[in-house]
Amino acid sequence: MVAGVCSLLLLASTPLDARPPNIVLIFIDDMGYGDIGPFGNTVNDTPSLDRMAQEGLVLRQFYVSNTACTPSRAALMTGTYAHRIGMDGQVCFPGEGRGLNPDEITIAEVLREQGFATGCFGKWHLGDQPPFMPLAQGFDVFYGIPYSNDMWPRNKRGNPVADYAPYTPLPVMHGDMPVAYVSDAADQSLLCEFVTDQAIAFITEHRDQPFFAYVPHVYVHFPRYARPDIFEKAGGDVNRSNVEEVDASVGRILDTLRELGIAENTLVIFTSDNGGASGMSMGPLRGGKGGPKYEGHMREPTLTWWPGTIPAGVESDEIATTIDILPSLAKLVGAEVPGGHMVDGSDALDVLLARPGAASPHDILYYETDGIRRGKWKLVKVSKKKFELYNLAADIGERHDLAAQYPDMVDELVALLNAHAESIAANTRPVGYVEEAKPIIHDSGDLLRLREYMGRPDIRAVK
Ligand SMILES: [Ca+2]
Repeated sequence: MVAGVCSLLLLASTPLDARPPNIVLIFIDDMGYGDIGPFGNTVNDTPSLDRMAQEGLVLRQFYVSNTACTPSRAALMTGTYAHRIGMDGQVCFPGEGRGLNPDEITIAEVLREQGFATGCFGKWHLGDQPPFMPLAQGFDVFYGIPYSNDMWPRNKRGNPVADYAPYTPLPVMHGDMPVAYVSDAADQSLLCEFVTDQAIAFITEHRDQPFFAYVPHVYVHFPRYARPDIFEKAGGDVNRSNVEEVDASVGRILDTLRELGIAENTLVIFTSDNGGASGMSMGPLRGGKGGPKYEGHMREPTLTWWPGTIPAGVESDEIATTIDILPSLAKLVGAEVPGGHMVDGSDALDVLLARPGAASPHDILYYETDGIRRGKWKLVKVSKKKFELYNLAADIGERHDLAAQYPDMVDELVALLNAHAESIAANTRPVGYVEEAKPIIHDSGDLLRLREYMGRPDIRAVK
């Protein structure tokens, strides 16, 4: 039945070769390299991502540009190193004056210029003042939370904390307007579904025009909660519950594309924003969220999917990174890479689409300014004077420090890394900043709780 519906819709819509593909970019928060089936996880049940991998491409060596939410998102959105544009260091906090400079050109701006409808669904976290929010950065639509789900006036157990500055109640936004708030565990347990519902509504509404759906999921960032049925299905493990909810979300999005008959005209990219936080898995890799630049901090579980264009069931070891996505998508849709702006990423479209003979544009990969990889050799800057050297071809888990055995290689890579850091320091651009910044809301006022806003007031969650 589904196949019949698909072909009917295909005939009814615009000729597919007359327009660029739709783009769906799913960016999970704090999921690790080893959390899903295609990357070796045997505990979490991830049938949708397993299927996505079977129908598409598994990128085994895809990296983020930073190890925390805000800088990683800044780099993804702009194709530029976060430390070049003042978005490194601390993440953005509620009511802070700092944010992604509106002068930067985002993926959404590049695609909107080409006639794409643009929507952001999930967690933004590039500044919560109006000039930094999605509507000012190229998105037509935004549903989600402005910053992390742990930036709320509750402690780690989810209990209310008085005067927990700077954390005012966590607003749920529609564009620049707060429309609800995340009041407690039950509301938290709906955030994955809320984001998915809104992304699907947008995709459905814009099925007949090119669209860009950016889906930076709130999950699997702490605090993690689940509704009892999901929790039970996941063996009473809230970490597993959250991963499996993300999987279900991907399944719903891909099913929507299939049912609308636009799967063959849609590129879907799935990855995560940094290494896995506590309770997540990095598989064989060392590291996790934050900290030194081991592989597990920055190598992400990444899949691409575009039925009929990306071959089914292929894998790649070619290196690509989140800063390559902007120039790659620009090439895909025939847009110029932003003029007058220095974009650090490279065109890796052939790698992302698994084209025959695709080769990484990166002979050298930098891990912020604290690590460098050239071929199999990886140097980790542990402190100002301490460096470790690993042979990734033989030691993917970075267990055997070879710095003492190969001092010349260490010197060579340190020199390259220093030159890289200096070249960025010599060419930075100002961060966005507003005087007299203030929180989006000071109190919950008349706002509905998220579960009331979603029409599901009786929802309960397991803490
Ligand atoms: Ca994160």
